[in-house]
Amino acid sequence: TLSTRAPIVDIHTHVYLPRYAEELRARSSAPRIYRRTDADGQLEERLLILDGEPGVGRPVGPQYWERDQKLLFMKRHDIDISFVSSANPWLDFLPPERAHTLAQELNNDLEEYCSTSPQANGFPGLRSIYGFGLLPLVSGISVSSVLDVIKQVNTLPHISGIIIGTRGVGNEPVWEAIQQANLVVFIHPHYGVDSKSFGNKTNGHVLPLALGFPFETTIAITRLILAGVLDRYPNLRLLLAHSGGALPQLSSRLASCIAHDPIVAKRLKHDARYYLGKLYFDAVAYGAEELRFVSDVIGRAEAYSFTGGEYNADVGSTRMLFGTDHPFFPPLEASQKWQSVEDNLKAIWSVRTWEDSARANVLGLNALRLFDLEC
Ligand code: 5CU
Repeated sequence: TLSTRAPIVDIHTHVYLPRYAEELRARSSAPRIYRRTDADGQLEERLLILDGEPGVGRPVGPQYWERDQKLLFMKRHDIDISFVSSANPWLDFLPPERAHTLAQELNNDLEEYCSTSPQANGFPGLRSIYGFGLLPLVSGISVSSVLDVIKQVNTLPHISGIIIGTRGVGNEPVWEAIQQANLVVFIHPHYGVDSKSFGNKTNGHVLPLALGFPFETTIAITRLILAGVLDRYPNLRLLLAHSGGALPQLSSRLASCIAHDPIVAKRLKHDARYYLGKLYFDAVAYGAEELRFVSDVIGRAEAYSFTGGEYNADVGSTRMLFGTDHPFFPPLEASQKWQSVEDNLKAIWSVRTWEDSARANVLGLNALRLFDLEC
């Protein structure tokens, strides 16, 4: 069925599937979910997730695992379709065998979560929930186990990509298989940077989330570029969390450092800036000027192709995609609409150089194209 309006599609939205939450409950060190009695004498569950997280963690509840909560959130924010991914730290803390088994089980769980979901806002012709699967990218795992799971993901009709962390990247047969399977790869941080860099003052989660997460993504994607992965696998579809972190801001510096380094100067097929035009960026940047900047940097990428090309202002907005980061960043005070979501929507609406068609692309149409969904 054709629709007359453009959909809103959320490509950055997470879940701890019930089976995963159970795994966290069985643990005695982070990442873990534990129970305690709160100040009012009520039993509550709390989540300790970030490396070296100070204090008692944060409250965790049905928002993190119940599909009805996801659908309610979608309804509240007029989101038509969500591409749901497991939240960090995925399977990173598990031994290889357990990671292999759990990856397959969670992928099946997510397929069911998607395929049996009722509509959220009734967007015609499409389901309301699709998913990113998991790979057991843990230290000591065999390549054949990872390839096994890529094959499994490929058989699941509502799983159109995979989410990966920033470790375990760079394995040739894995990239080859992912490219072959045409899976979108969502690259997402968890570890941040060494917490000693953030000093002694207690700033809650602000520094690891605002800076550590995006710096981690910046390093991961830069290492992929430097390793020539995008030259060898030009059809890989990589989607970067948090608008690519600092990569857009640093890409000319990166290009210059490469050009002046005798070890890497001749390694790549293109100037580093060219590769930004081959990537996808979520639009989780919270500000219109930042979105405009990322869009401009993507738009100039072709001008840095060694085979020739030009700046194209319209390209940037075809590679950026709306996201919410739900269930993270809930409002501190009870409210119907989430400030974090409203900020990202407002930012998309306020980019001065974007026409309505560019906004519609970023809000949803780019996602439908990226995931080969018709509308
Ligand atoms: O608030 C947080 O800790 C997080 C997190 O862990 N992962 C994420 O995707 N967003 C926020």
